[in-house]
Amino acid sequence: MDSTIAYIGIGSNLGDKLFNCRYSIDKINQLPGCHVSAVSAIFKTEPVGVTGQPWYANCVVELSTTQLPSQLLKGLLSIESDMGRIRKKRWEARIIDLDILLFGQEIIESNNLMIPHPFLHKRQFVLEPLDQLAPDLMHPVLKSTINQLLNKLPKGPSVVVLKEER
Ligand code: A4P
Ligand code: MG
Repeated sequence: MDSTIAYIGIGSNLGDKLFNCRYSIDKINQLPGCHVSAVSAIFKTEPVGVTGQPWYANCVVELSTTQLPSQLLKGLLSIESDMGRIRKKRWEARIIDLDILLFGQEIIESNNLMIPHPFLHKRQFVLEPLDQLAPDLMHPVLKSTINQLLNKLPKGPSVVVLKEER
């Protein structure tokens, strides 16, 4: 079966954040038809869009997958709930957040799945780790590379490397 390269954005700002990121990466690698092929550094990032929350650990993984986007989303949501994430309101502090950033060059706009992730190009905490893995990758809607998007971003809240994973 054909496989697709996808990128997953990982965020945690509750509990042992580094452990949560690494544990979720193991679990993603164990999803059917999925193989994690690269992991960015883990970054320490200031919360964006919310105030009064703890800092986040953010990273990005590259995945080759034979699953459909909807199947991958289901797998990611089940990892989030197995790790104890309970959703009450949007953008609340969370043990783990797993977002599909890109899935090959596919463009999906359904009620429960938007790919590319709609905020991908606006967030340094996503673009900085993604740039480590795929600087020349083209955003299928904006037709700019990840590196170009990162360089265009106005200076925002702090994003610094916390832990190199390689
Ligand atoms: N959904 C739609 N598209 C996708 C996609 N591409 N990947 C749907 C994953 N899910 C997608 O998500 C709600 C629903 O979005 C899912 O059930 C799925 O059907 P959620 O994870 O429950 O909600 P959320 O995470 O609270 O909202 P959202 O919109 O995903 O927010 P974000 O984009 O995750 O932003 N600051 C820093 N420094 N670091 C962060 O990681 N994260 C957020 C939340 C805010 N500020 C942050 C960070
Ligand atoms: Mg999310």
